[in-house]
Amino acid sequence: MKLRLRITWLSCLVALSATLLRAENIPDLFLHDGVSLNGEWKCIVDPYETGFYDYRREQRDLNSNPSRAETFFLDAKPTGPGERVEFDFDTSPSLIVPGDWNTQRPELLYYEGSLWYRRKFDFAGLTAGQRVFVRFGAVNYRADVYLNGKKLGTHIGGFTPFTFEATQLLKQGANSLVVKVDNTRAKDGVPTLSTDWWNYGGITREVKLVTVPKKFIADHRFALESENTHVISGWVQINGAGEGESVQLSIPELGEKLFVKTDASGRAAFRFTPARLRLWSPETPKLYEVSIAHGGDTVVEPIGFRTVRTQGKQILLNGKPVFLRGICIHEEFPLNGGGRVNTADKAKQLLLWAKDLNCNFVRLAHYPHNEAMTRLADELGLLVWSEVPVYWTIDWTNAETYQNAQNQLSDNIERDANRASIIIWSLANETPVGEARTKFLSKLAMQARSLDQTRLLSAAMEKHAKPGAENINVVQDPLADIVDVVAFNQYVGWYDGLPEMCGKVSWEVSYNKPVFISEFGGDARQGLHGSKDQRWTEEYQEDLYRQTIPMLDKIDGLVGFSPWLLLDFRSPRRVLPGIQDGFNRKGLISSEGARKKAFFVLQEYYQKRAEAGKLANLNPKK
Ligand code: GCB
Repeated sequence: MKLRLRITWLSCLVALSATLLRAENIPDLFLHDGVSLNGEWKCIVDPYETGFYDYRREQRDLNSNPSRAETFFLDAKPTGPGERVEFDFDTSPSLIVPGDWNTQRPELLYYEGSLWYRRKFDFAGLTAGQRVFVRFGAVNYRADVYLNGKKLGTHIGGFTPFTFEATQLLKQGANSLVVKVDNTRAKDGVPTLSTDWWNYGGITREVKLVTVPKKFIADHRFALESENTHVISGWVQINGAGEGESVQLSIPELGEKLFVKTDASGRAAFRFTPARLRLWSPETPKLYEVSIAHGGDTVVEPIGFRTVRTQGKQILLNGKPVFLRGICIHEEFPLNGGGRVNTADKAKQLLLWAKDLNCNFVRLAHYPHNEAMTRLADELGLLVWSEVPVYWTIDWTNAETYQNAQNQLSDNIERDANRASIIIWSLANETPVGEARTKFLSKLAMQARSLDQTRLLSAAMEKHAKPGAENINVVQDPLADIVDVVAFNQYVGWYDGLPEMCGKVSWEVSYNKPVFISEFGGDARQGLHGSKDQRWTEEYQEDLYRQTIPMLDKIDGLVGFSPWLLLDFRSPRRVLPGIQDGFNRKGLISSEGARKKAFFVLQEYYQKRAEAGKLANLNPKK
């Protein structure tokens, strides 16, 4: 008994560290073609985690001979009439993948817990040396993945992709892929227990099976070093390669073709200067088809080239000051039943609404959005703020929580490092000033900078009243010393007094850095009309926007803002009957897709800003 306990304890420890350590060498494989595993998956709702723990609460996947009767990942069927098997995926209901479970079945709207997915697929077989991976775009929040009754791995974090190697466990013919998804909120999680958004559970992004040669293209980076010299540099990582292997890069539209060699770690660095390069910008979102080939493996993707940096209180895009005409967006589509965005068409509609507002910038709050979003932003010419869910109050002193946050940040940066649209990595939202928090976020900032030196860092901070001067707002946060852009959320006129207060306050943001207002706004129920003094009406929200914009315009070093937010979104915190009904109503567009009055205030202001920007570019200051 003693021995058994020790083994279980040891294996628990191994299993835990495996989930927390990021598998550095497992590639993302988004660009590789694969067999889609999207569509109908059979599902079992398992609030007591019967399929995962036995009646002594021992984890079944740590038992070398788990019971066929209740171990769901075995996907068992009775072998004869007398065998007791207390579950059956075949006769269980289905859910669509990708998709959250909450909006697919009314009884799952508020469900937080465990739910098992099973997908059967046929596999034709492998030729010698090939490797197969199963890639998940995202699963919220924890995924335990099994193939043919054996564990492939565990992943934690609801908004970033992960890939497991399936080569050894795949069978020719029928295969069973089982995923236990658990979206239980946890104090030590990232995000933690409280958020102001819906905790959509499920396999929310695409799943595919990718077959690659023994040595394959695992990752690559392309970045423009300077808008003046047009030097492009970067690297390609070949998984499985040693020194001296040839990699071909080409950008046909630029007439570029070059061969580079890998080093001992399989990495091939390059640096070249194309003639006639057109830079990417919101006005001209030029993308070039970049192709990489090694052995029998090829990947192709559209990439834009631009630079971004700060100079004093300005953000320079391709060397010129830019004003960010932004809007915040949650990854939620309001129409047709709502829920997490699960198609490129829905992602595109969100961005088109932002374009209709005359935006050149979107803040993708408060976690990494799906891959389509940032790729479409590249195509449509929208600059992007990309964030990780280090939101409000995280368990700052917990080493595992830190590791989890770092994994999510790293995966987000690695997934999107070639997106011209992304100019800012955001580390956090509205975190409380304090020593442990600052230590946590400084470490996270170091990690971000070690992975990417070509973008700006920021975080949505908070403002405070200046001691002894109630009407002067200041930003005093050691985090502001760490980031490149001093961003903060402010709600004067909503959480902080009435809109008329905007005319009374002034701002002191004393950092020689660009200042960005990452949120402002107030709730309005679309169709509810009244005087501008009446909360929840469209007129109140409209007046709030009219008063806020001139107040912010006076802030020294202002480089833009992203009001909260494009669309009303579901939040269990928002319970006011007849007004909120489970939705945060700060959207400029309602959950039915109707524009509120404030939409037009911002649209007009951004139109003027865009025209002023064009004029400034025609007559740059000498
Ligand atoms: C905030 C948060 C955002 C909330 C918003 C609100 O400051 O960053 O997630 O939804 O306020 O509506 O209160």
